[in-house]
Amino acid sequence: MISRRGALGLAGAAGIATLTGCYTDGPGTGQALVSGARIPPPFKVPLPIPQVAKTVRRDDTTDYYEVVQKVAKVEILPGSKTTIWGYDGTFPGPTFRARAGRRVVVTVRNELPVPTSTHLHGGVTPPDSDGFPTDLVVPAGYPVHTKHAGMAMKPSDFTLHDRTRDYVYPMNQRAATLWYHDHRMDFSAPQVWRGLAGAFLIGDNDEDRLGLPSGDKDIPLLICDRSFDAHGEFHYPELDSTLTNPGVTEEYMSGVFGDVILVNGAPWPILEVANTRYRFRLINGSNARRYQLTGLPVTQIGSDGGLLAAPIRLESVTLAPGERYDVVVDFSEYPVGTELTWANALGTGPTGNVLRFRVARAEKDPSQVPAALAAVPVLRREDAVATRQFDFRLQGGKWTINGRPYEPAGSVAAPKLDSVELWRFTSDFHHPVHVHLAQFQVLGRTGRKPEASDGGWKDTVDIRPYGVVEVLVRFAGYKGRYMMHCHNLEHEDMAMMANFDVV
Ligand SMILES: [Cu+2]
Repeated sequence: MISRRGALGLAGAAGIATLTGCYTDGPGTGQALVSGARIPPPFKVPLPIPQVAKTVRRDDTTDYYEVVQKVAKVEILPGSKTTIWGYDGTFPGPTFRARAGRRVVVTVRNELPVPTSTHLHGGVTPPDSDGFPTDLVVPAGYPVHTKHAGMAMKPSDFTLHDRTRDYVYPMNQRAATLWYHDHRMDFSAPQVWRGLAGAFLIGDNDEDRLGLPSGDKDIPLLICDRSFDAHGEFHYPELDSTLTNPGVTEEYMSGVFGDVILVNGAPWPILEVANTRYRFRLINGSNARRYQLTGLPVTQIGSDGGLLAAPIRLESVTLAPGERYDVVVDFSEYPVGTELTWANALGTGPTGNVLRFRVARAEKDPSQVPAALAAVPVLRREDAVATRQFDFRLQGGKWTINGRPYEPAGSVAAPKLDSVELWRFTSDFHHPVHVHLAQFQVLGRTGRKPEASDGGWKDTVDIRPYGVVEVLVRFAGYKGRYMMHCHNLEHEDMAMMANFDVV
């Protein structure tokens, strides 16, 4: 239950509607967690580029990978070591580069002290590989049945894999910027915070023909906030550091905001660039924090679900947790020697900065951004065969959907495979709503047209305080049980999830 003190914390969260009803934008719903460590100065550390995952085997149809989830010590704050939980011991994890039409099989081995579930966010994935929160890879000897104490769970609600399992991704989907992260029941927030996240990019022939920036000029940028204790370790307000019993201290039930902004695991890094176009895959991997990147205009070419029909110029990019924006920046607009900074208009003090670029050299640029990018069918209201409303709300001290906390055996909808439905999301605070499997198009926001940056196929959409967002969801791919949830990971862990069944 959220007590009066917790509720006051919510009222103090930036970006919520005030008592007079006016709405100011802000970092979202959450509470700032102040680091005990000395925070480094910005723009000193070079931007790390995560390793690209290497196949262990390939055959006619399939690329095979092996990933080990393990504890590692890495340098995040200059001069000190931070313990992380990482895919292959890195944070972010390796970047996967898959091809549409080529199946991917990832064998995950869990050497962490806790169970895990890995969700490919944006993947059109069969249910048994979707990273359901109760579908766990359990470390050797872990007594999972007795240790789960979160939402009302029975042992029969869980599927358990002993130490290792294969995730099978058919990749029958178009080129897109996906990411993968932990999805363990009750503990996604602390486990992602410890480092379990990485980029997963799908390419295809249609995209290759466009001549977009590629190779070392196509860079994933996983943006997240963290706090550090006085020893330089990650600081998170969990009640139980062994992650046996779930929950955070009361004032952080609305979400945790770190005060150090990391891009690809480095604090406020700097990237030296040529005076050419670059493609950046922006991924908000934060637990609760929203960003509005300003100071460097972009050309948006893609959204969560792949390329837009046509590029659009955006003066700033707003990213809610879980959202991706595929953008091109043309540094030829700036003389060599220029420094450009992505500030965060929704942050204050140190969280008001994100990333700096220095235009360091002149190069020929073979890339282009064509005026037409991809064929994107536009869904219309009359395509919807059903309308459903889902209200995301704090009720009775719990984060609920339509008044109910998550019920592992329950289901709130049964859309038909290959149908389109109109889903109306309503909310009290900021809730970034993520639908598994199905992609959607934003139809409108609180009686108005979608915003410029709402275009294309999406799987995550930011619902603002007292906002209404209507989306047209296309249920394509597979039958079976999937889920939707709030991607504020503290809300998700505290039961703001619901199952649906594609039939
Ligand atoms: Cu939420």
